[in-house]
Amino acid sequence: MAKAETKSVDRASIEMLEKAASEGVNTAFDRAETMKPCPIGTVGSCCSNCGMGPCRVPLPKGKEETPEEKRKRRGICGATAETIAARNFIRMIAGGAAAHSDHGRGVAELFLAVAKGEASGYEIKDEQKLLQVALEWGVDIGNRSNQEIAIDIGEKALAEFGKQKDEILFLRRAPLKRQELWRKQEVAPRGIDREIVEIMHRTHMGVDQDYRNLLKQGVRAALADGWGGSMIATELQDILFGTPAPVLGEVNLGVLKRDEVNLIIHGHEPLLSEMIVVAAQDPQMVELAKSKGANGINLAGICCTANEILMRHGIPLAGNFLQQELALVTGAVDAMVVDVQCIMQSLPDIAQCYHTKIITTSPKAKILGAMHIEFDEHNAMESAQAILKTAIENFPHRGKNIHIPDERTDLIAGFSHETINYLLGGLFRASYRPLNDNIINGRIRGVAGVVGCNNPRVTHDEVHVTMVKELIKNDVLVVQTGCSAMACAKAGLMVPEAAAKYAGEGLASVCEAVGIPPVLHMGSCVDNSRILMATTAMVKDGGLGDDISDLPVAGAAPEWYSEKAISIGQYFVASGVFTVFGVNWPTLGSDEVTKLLFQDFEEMYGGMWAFEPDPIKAAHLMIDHIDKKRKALGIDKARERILYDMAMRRELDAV
Ligand code: BF8
Ligand code: SF4
Repeated sequence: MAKAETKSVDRASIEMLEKAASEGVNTAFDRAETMKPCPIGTVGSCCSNCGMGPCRVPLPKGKEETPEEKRKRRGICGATAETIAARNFIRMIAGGAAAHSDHGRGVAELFLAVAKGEASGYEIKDEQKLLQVALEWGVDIGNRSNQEIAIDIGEKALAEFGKQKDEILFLRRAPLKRQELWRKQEVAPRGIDREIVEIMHRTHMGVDQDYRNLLKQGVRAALADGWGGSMIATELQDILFGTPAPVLGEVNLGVLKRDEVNLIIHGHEPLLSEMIVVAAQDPQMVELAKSKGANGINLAGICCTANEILMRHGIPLAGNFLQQELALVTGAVDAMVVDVQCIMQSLPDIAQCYHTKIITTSPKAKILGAMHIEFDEHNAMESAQAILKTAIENFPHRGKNIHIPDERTDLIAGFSHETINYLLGGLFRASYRPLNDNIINGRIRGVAGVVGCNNPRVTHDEVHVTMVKELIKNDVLVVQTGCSAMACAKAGLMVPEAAAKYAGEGLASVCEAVGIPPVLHMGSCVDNSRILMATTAMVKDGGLGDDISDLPVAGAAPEWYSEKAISIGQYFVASGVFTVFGVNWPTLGSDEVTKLLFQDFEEMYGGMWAFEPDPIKAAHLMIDHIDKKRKALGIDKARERILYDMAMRRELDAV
């Protein structure tokens, strides 16, 4: 087995990997070593869509293929390598878009129940956003109560999923030029569910067999995710739980406490976790914990739920995706409660080696070996209390072999689109003007969204941190979500002091003036919709072109693993953003499909994909793209002047 230091750059994770190895605990890191990736599946050349297959159509290695040979390289049904790669790719989009959108649907259902007074314990926290969405969606405000308005919004939100003909409502938020482009390309999504179902239909054997047409549907479903399901999730969560504002937090396994009941909340939907946060403050619960010998109750998060409760309550982050098993290895987790997505089936197994209870809560996501306490949104407090009690009662059962790594880092989170607006422009004239001005004058070169997962095929966190450091060093402001955000927070990039330490002079001067870190935490993966909003706001503020594709911005998911990441990447590309992924690329088995995604899409959508596993090279692909856009906008000279000024300043300083 390889040494723990080669598997992660995060000290806490390395320590826990060593502890796991000494205790004979098997983790995803070990499994990734023993299970080599299938070379045919990795490049999208294996089809298992029907019982005649599976069919494998890899590119012949190292030799030029004759047209005759290429014609023969087909699945049993006759599907070409192009069709197979494109089908596999858009099925990933369907999986990702379904996950985000079903999350959005869950929020909309709770939202409606709250509006109707059927879900006690929840309330509408952001009235301003409620009214804003009402205006956007044509919901009558008049003299109506928030409840009445919310009922209409909830019903409209739910209808977005089943719409048959009309475009989804949030599409209207995009710059006008972008909306026209989507209509021209025939990818403006209708109902969210419809677009996902249509992928499953078209990729069934013998339906759509033109890779260009398949990818077009992939684009449409991805847009239904970003500007539909994910945006509904973000916006309705903000109305219900509050729109995030800057908050100080801590990250890494060192946030677990030896003398308190540790309950980890892991997954994605904040509906239950919001209630657990409230329940944990109940003096009776704290008393119960004390009666079991603990000094209190300590909540911590893993994965995107962690981001949600950090952004709104300052609850610490225990870690990102690849730390879910390692958290259990501390021996100090009394219970881990999970809902949906990114939850490893190995958790109950590992938990057995310690005393930890794994609790599933969603009827959609049960795990053999875990206990199930179903989350009932109509009695959410009861569910939350039952979960907390399970954790508390388990505290006395801790074993002897407890070790909590002494690693935790401060971060500032809570940079919602609205917060950035206020921070930059001030409460009374909230705007992106100062950001645009600083991009135009060249202090900020551009903006990069670095998002997505961990993947044990690469060194944990290393790719994120290296890429982001390179970007900020080159004056690119970075916005982040998901597990990538946690990786960089652990590396100390999300505090204002990081600007002087890591950022280029231009970016550092702006961060210092505004008092923000050079890397901004914008939330969970569904909150990538906040980045769409931020780019739209930049366009609307003026001076940087009239479409998202004109902006000096780029995106990346350098350690991606999830189908959700592919859907996110695709909606960014289709919204006009150059987007680079690392690890591996799932269409390399077909040159045509890859060319369409990497080159032709630029012509069609103004944004395109790229694949580059080396984080420094990938960062420079993004910087080159940003410079290309600066040049097209005619603001490339400004940066040259700025650099000249700095050189002159240094000379003067030296005198
Ligand atoms: O939705 S970044 S590993 S936790 S998929 Fe999963 Fe990837 Fe993390 Fe959140 Ni997003
Ligand atoms: Fe093979 Fe075609 Fe069936 Fe896919 S759909 S498994 S390529 S026969």
